[in-house]
Amino acid sequence: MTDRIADIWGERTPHAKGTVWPARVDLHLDEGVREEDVEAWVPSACVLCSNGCGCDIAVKDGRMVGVRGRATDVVNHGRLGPKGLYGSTPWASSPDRLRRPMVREGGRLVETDWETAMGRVVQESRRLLEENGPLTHGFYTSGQLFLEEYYTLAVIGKAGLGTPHMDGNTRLCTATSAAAFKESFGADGQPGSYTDIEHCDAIFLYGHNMAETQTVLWARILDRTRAEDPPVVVCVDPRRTPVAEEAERTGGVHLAPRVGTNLALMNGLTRELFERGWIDEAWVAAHTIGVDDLRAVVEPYTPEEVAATCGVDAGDLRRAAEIFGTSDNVLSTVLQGFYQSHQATASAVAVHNLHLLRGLIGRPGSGILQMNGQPTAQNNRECGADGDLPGFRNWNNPRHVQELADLWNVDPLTIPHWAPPTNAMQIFGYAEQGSIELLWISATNPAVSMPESARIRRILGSDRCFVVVQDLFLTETAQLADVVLPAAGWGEKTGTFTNVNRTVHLSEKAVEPPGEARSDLDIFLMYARAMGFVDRAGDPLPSWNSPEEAFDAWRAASAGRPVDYTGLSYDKLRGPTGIPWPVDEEAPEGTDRLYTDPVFPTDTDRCETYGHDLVTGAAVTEQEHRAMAPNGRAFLKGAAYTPPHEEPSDDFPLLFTTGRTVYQFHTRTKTGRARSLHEAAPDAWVELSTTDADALGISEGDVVRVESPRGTIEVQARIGQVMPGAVFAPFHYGSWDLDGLAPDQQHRQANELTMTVWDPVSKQPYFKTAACRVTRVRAGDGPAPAPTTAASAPPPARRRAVPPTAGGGPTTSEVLPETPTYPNDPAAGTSHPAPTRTIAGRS
Ligand SMILES: Nc1nc2c(c(=O)[nH]1)N[C@H]1C(S)=C(S)[C@@H](COP(=O)(O)OP(=O)(O)OC[C@H]3O[C@@H](n4cnc5c(=O)[nH]c(N)nc54)[C@H](O)[C@@H]3O)O[C@H]1N2
Ligand SMILES: Nc1nc2c(c(=O)[nH]1)N[C@H]1C(S)=C(S)[C@@H](COP(=O)(O)OP(=O)(O)OC[C@H]3O[C@@H](n4cnc5c(=O)[nH]c(N)nc54)[C@H](O)[C@@H]3O)O[C@H]1N2
Ligand code: SF4
Ligand SMILES: [Mo]
Repeated sequence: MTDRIADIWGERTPHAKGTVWPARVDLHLDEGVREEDVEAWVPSACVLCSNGCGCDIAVKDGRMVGVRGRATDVVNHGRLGPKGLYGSTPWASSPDRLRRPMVREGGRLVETDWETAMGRVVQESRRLLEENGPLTHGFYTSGQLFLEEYYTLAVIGKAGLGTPHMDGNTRLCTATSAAAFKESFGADGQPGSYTDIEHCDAIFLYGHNMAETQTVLWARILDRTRAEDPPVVVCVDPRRTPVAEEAERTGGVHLAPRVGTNLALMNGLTRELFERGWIDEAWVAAHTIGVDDLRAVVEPYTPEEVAATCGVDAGDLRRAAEIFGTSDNVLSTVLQGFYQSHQATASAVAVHNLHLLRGLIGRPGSGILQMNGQPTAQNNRECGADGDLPGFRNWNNPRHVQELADLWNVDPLTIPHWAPPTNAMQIFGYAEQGSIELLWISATNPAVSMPESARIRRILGSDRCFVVVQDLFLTETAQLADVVLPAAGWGEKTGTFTNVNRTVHLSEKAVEPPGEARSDLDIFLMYARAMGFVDRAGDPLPSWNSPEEAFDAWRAASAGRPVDYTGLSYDKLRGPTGIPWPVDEEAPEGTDRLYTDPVFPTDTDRCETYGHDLVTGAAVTEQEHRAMAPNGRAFLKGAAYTPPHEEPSDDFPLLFTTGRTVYQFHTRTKTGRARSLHEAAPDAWVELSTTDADALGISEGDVVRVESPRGTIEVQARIGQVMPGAVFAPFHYGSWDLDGLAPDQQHRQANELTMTVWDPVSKQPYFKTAACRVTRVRAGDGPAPAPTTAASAPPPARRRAVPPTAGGGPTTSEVLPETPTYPNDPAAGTSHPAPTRTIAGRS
């Protein structure tokens, strides 16, 4: 029995380079439930982050009572992390689940039946369509629905209504990942694979606290860094995260750039590669385009210049460049420290540039993981409920639009493609200005998760916009809605989803949803039928009624595109493991990594975008793109660094940045209802450096006021491991569990302080750059409620003063004596009956 709150990553299974990651099966059951009591194990995958760990759901008496990692799954080889173990099922039987639809009556939300609730939505929708047309309709969806649901929503929006105003919270999450792929490689699609971990010599993590946010993937890395012949880790993060500690431990580098200066740092690394001749000239000449321009753009970024801009040591920068420049195989991962920061797309693209300059792509150990965050964000991008066209099609290419029109049997003019799709930030802007009058929000909680909370509350609460919210709970957002629709969640419905490295899982329905809650697929279809959407033949649109039919329709839509699902089926996905796309005739068992040829989907007729200027976001035209004749070569694109929008001032002298803790997921609608997870991080805090805390007279646990030009929070201070000059706040804490406190009385929501400003290319908002000031309010009643187990820990010298975080319910963990065979694993055939030697002092 282990406590996986105290022991986040579980037991090490170190193994030699180039061998298969051993299997370890992690299991957690509700208190009082024994393994032999479980009536059914229902196959699924975890939906508490993008890692997509294969698991089976334990069912007893019609309830979900636990989870077990699946040993045969390529993603996790049996493991689960703290969120997956403790947070997957308790929310489902929470007494405050939404069980019936609600409508606003006399200012209050009251329960009603489906006919009344959907009747109101349809009535409002029809009226607006008649009066002002489809541009009155906006849809803001998620990274947490299933593929079938996104595709259905996309068809309803694009072919049924014809509105371009559709996006997901993926805009806040992985828009930059998709945008960066499109700019460099022509289309979305994760080049790398988790199996790169077994083969690489160095791992670079850019703005990615993987140790807390994809704990199982981090365990996979630890099983290499703690074994013989370990890879060297380089961490780029202003906080001393567990990733940063591992960088130090492996003889790598922790670069802590000043918040908002990522691009200057990347330009410095790129310049060093040129300067030191760490370039594969022949590869670059054969497979890329743009090297001379890139060289010119990065020329001014000498190590000394970069050191001055970023506050890093010039020697550390050189050392990091040397590790990149001289390692045989490098794996890079990128996440929110880059995506939600200033000049996001340019910084993410700069990571591609480094790989392309050395030809480090498309072979085991040389991968790029532009990470996703949410479990199904990938599917939203694929299916086009984020505004893009389904199948990574180019809205600006009439042939791509025609393909969809043929598929759906509608007039191509119905499908919005006269301008770029409207991004989420703009959708809220239109709702604010009054041109979007019906806003349908599914599986996301913008009242807590969007920047500048006071503004979002104002928009959602205004009478000018009719707001529909579809959720599991009466969230802070749902409380502001005109109609609330109760949804079935994970385990209560069937569907597929795809993780960061393209691996598709089928998640089967395990139990009935509570009360009258319905699957999101059924809800969307109910609306489509009530609206009477039909195709040119007069047949119902969408043409399907079940998840499997929706999946088959999607397979047809994906045919021939980079994201080819044609070789998949529900039956095939009922096997021992998830399967990575593309899956087609050429690759019937799926594809571990892309661009092994290396031919990139940059051809003008095939690509998903003609590209943009990375500084301004200005679009490249079709003619310009064609003139460059990329023909399968990747783009090297550079951009000069510019300072962030809000720099520290006399009034607001510190930099404010936000992010996550290992035990909570987003706005905590699931993890906040799981006892072990809730208690491990029960309330909000901010992290200050020792230097800043001392200067401000602040001690551990003091209540402090943090103010930005947009708002104020009052929370306890953790004297932590953030770099001097920066303040870090977790964004998880809204007001739903504060017993009736209105949002404007609660003072702990990080997004009260963030600002409405976004990257010009990906349109992803900047949650990680703003200015703030901090003042001490009073002494607290003990240490801050921040965990001590990871990045939020006090610095080592002060750690003893704070009790260690623990208290996970019992879990079991069994290392299998024999490792199963994993299809597509380049290390297949290697065996390691006994784990290899653990490096002394490193376990
Ligand atoms: N436990 C947990 N896991 C999760 C989630 C969760 O809510 N909880 N959410 C999932 C989702 S949707 C996502 S998107 C991912 C996010 O996963 P991550 O991106 O790993 O998480 P964050 O904490 O948002 O940000 C990562 C790091 O960025 C650093 N950072 C802040 N400002 C800067 C900067 O200017 N430059 C650089 N280089 N770094 C900076 C922060 O110090 C932080 O450690 O996690 C996924 N996994
Ligand atoms: N300051 C700051 N803000 C941030 C971030 C940050 O780092 N800093 N990160 C951003 C990122 S990366 C993300 S991904 C967002 C996340 O922000 P949100 O999307 O708002 O976060 P969640 O709490 O996961 O909201 C998902 C909602 O969907 C509901 N739900 C779950 N499953 C289902 C389902 O099957 N059907 C339906 N209908 N509902 C369901 C849940 O109850 C929950 O209310 O936050 C963003 N906001
Ligand atoms: S790493 Fe992510 S997908 Fe895997 S168990 Fe943890 S939360 Fe779930
Ligand atoms: Mo995210």
